[in-house]
Amino acid sequence: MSLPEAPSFSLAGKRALVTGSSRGIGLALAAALGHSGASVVLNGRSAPALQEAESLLTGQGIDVTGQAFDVTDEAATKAAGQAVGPIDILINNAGIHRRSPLADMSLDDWNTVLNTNLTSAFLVARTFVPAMIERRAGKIINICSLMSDLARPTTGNYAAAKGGLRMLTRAMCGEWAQYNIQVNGIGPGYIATELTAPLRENPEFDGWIKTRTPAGRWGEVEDLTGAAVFMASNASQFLNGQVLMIDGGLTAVV
Ligand code: NAP
Ligand code: GCO
Repeated sequence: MSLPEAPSFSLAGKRALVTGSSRGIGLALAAALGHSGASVVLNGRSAPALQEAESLLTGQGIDVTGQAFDVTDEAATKAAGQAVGPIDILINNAGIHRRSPLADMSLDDWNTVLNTNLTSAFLVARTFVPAMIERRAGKIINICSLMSDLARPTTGNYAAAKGGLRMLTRAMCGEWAQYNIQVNGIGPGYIATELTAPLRENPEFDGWIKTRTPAGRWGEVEDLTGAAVFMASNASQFLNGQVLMIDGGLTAVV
């Protein structure tokens, strides 16, 4: 009987696109994939921000390029697919917040959040999955949220999008697992980035998060990188359609 050797988390020879990776969680995940051996394509709408991020990763010895495009723009995403070419790993990370009570929310705030946080994952995956299907191999990681399962006032558009992203992850699994494509999600808790800066600057909210989160702290982008490398590697070939909450225990307790 032969026993398995140690699993490999190496991404050597792989090519990864991380949407929304000019800063925050996306940039951290791109760096982690790069340090694990992947060549990385960064993305964001702002070319200057992308160039800055690219220089940062290049300085760390990572093989990196940047592809500026708006992930909500179908034509731009299609053009990016032509420019980037085939990839092995896609992380659908781009996302925004437009916080507002639902009763006062503008249709623009609703549509912009749903388009950026949900529809874009469909558009970008639809662009890059044909080459994964052809090669019978691929990894797609959707950056969900604890708000895929929980909401709070003023986040109705965001929670609806992230709840939809949990189901889109399952739907992608249902259609693409047969081609040896693994589609999973990561559900970060409250992480210290630009997206949550207004909340961290609010002493009452900051104190509530530190009490509500069993770990007693905000998450850091580094807290998410291990799961991303695992899901992007050959160590996760039989994991599919799952969302892993990385939230310091917040969704585990009342
Ligand atoms: P962030 O610091 O604001 O970064 C967002 C990134 O997305 C930026 O690179 C931004 O660049 C890019 N982006 C925004 N709209 C885009 C578009 N239409 N096309 C292409 N790129 C776009 O946010 P973050 O906290 O890192 O969040 C990243 C992801 O994690 C989001 O999906 C968010 O919902 C999710 N998440 C965050 C937390 C948290 O607590 N921070 C928790 C759970 C889930 P440009 O503005 O230059 O385009
Ligand atoms: C908020 C926060 C959350 C976090 C994150 C939690 O307004 O409550 O911004 O939405 O960003 O998604 O996982």
